Amino acid sequence: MWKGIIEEYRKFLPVTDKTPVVSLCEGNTPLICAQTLSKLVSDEVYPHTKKSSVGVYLKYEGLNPTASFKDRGMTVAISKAVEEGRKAVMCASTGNTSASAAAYAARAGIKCVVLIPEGAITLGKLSQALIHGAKVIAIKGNFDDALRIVREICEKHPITLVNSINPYRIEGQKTGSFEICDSLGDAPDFHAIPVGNAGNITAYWKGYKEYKAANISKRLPKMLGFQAEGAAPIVLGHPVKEPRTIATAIKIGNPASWKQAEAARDESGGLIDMVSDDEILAAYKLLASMDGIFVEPASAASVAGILKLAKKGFFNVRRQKPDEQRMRIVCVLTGHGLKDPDRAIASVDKPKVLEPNVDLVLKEMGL
Ligand code: AN7
Repeated sequence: MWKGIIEEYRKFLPVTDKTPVVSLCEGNTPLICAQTLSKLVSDEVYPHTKKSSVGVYLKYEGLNPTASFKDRGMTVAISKAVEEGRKAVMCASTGNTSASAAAYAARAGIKCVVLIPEGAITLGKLSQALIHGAKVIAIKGNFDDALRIVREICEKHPITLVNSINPYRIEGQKTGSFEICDSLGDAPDFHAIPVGNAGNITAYWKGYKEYKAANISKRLPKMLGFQAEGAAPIVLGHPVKEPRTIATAIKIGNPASWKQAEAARDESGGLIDMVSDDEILAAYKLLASMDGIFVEPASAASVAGILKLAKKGFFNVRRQKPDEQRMRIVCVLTGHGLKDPDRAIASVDKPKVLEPNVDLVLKEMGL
């Protein structure tokens, strides 16, 4: 039975026999081969062949206990906080960190305080933080303002900060790379990921490097990070004062792990690019309607990103020789679609309301 990422990858993590493991059996998420996406990307790379020569794999992190990737880091951060005798944790959040922190703190029996930007986190995420019993405080400001306040409070009080500037968060999140390598037998050619506060791209790159150093994988992927166009400080090269995007999870103007994200990009020979809200929404709908996978908009940024790159011919120059195995691209789908049901409903036609009559229903079915 899967016991959560700490037990499964204990030797790669900063835990000892004395660490009380606070786990909800996170991790072990599926790596799904996306048929439609593989075909779309293959058609750009090899327009004249029938078979998909590129495999696009989706790491569906929305299937973690609180429905986002944050649980991988939170199990380690909360376990270490309890080991250190802490009675309270705190975070700023665009939503998923607060949901995860609230759940793991509840399980550990410690207090959790979350600071959120007023009106800017989705219904699903807010409901999670509240039902798990966190103290939720909204501030009239954005995520960056909230994080500044949390940092100041945690520096002066015995409260553990559980945003991804907490190194234990990164340690836990790197296990996503281990699982991908375990599933594929090696690292992929490319690893695409949305970038907000830039903790996750930092974590995945660390994980890939550690697995290679341990000789479990033989190669390293090129890291492809994607920000939303209205919240793309790393792409622009300067902080964005008033970030804007429908992908509220990555609406961040001054990422805490900026330098580490650039290092992941440069060391791997990858890139960090941006995608528009329209491109994000198109990828969001495509994933749901063609590949059967429902994610929140921020998660679709990685898919929007590879589609954009494929159309520009980015993957063509890396075309392999015919005898090599097919090119593999992994996209991390960071959060579940049910986190943001309002966006789903706003993105499609509303159901029609009819009188309860068979003929009317048959006509509307349009088969
Ligand atoms: C679904 O919850 O920052 O680049 O406060 O929820 O590691 O920040 C969330 C970020 C991508 C970006 N996808 O990851 C928070 C928060 C989803 C997210 C990201 C987030 P990082």
